[in-house]
Amino acid sequence: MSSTPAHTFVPSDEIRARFSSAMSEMYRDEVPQYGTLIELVADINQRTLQAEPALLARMQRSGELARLGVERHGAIRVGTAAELSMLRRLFAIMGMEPVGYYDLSVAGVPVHSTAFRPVGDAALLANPFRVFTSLLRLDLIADEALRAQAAAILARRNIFTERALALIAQSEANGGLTDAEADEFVGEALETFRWHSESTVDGTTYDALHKAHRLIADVVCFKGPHINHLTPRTLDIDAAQAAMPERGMDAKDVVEGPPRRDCPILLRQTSFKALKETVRFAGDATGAGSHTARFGEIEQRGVALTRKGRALYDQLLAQVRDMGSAGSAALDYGSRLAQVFEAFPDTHEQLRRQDLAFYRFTLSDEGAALAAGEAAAAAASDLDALIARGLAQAEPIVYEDFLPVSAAGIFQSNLGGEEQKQYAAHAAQQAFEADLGARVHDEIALYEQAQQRSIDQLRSALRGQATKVAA
Ligand code: OOG
Ligand code: NI
Repeated sequence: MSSTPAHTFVPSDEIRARFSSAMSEMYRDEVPQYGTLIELVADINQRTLQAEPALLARMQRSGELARLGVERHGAIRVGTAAELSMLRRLFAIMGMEPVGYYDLSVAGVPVHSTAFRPVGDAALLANPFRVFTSLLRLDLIADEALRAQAAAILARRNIFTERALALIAQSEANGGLTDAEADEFVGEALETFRWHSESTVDGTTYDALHKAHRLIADVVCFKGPHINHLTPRTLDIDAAQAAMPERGMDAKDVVEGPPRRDCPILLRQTSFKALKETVRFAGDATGAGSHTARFGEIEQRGVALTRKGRALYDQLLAQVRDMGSAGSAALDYGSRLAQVFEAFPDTHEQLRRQDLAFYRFTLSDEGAALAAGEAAAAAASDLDALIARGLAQAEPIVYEDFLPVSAAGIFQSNLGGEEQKQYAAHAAQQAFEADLGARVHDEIALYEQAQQRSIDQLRSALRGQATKVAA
């Protein structure tokens, strides 16, 4: 693997790929059902691509096919601002930046979150590994004494190895890591996300925190932010959902997100329920308790929506949830969802023309073959006309982010259905960014820019064609 000369730095895309694969291997060891999930998804993806040659061709054209097998996201939860901001520096070494702000307090989960992920077109194609990262909001714990105790426990721990901290500082100072350093960094970073079956607190403290909210116990009582799930990308989530029980997995009741459609939008997700794992509490040499936090998840990704498209999605989803009191756990949820979403256009032509979704525009073979004079005229004409004449094509831009309502549903199903706390909902993006030590990217602005870049490239290619042939 080490063809990189010692004096050059390993590209951040490459470090991210190594890290993502190391995490996957570690999680497969820790949670064997995750390995089963990976096999299931690989089977389904292969079958789907065989059955849908158009999808196969599109994914080949866009370069997405190459990333499909390595594509996944993970999730972690941290307890303090210092942990969050150091994570930002750790992920930056792998080309992962904070994108989006998710307030989950509205859904009764006392955290707010961002996703660390690559943002450039090439980086996303190379390896889109994302980590959904939540910060516990101790301010939402009502009991003052318990809040102080939790803060004190968190203040005592250090979730990074000394060597990881040194390599982060070194990379920042030198502008990168050599091949050997990159491998060492990946190994050290992995330690932060490893599962520890010894709790840092005694059983009584664990129980008190667990009673305040299971999630608080999960964040506060352990040595570090263990990876709580990893999620491969499937091309047919309904098939995956149906096949999970056959392979011994306890699937959650419904798939989160939009319904099945001809043109998938945003993100659909399902998971298998968290496993009960043995935990030894501090000062308790004999007895053992248990902790339930780690699970597996599958996702299917569709086209990214514009602000207008997202507003329509949010409005329709709210409508579905208003129709039934039991939310996504209700038996008729699937049919309500499908019925309400009939109002969301379902051809790429409509989605594009109504400015509901983002596309990457490329020159077709016909466009690339235009003679000079025609290319000059084409460069100046509008996109719809170019597409209508077959000179350009519009490829859907994949949604690379998360959905707060879906994330809340995933959290809930893995915390146990009865866990429904009420919090005075208030988003606190500025406080989150202060703790993070940086602003988060506006995810929709990133898609807008990606679409615009493709339009600029298309026009400049046509202009180049016009001058080159003419000269
Ligand atoms: C994160 C849950 C959210 C997703 O895919 O929406 C999530 C967590 O449980 O820590 O991973
Ligand atoms: Ni997830």
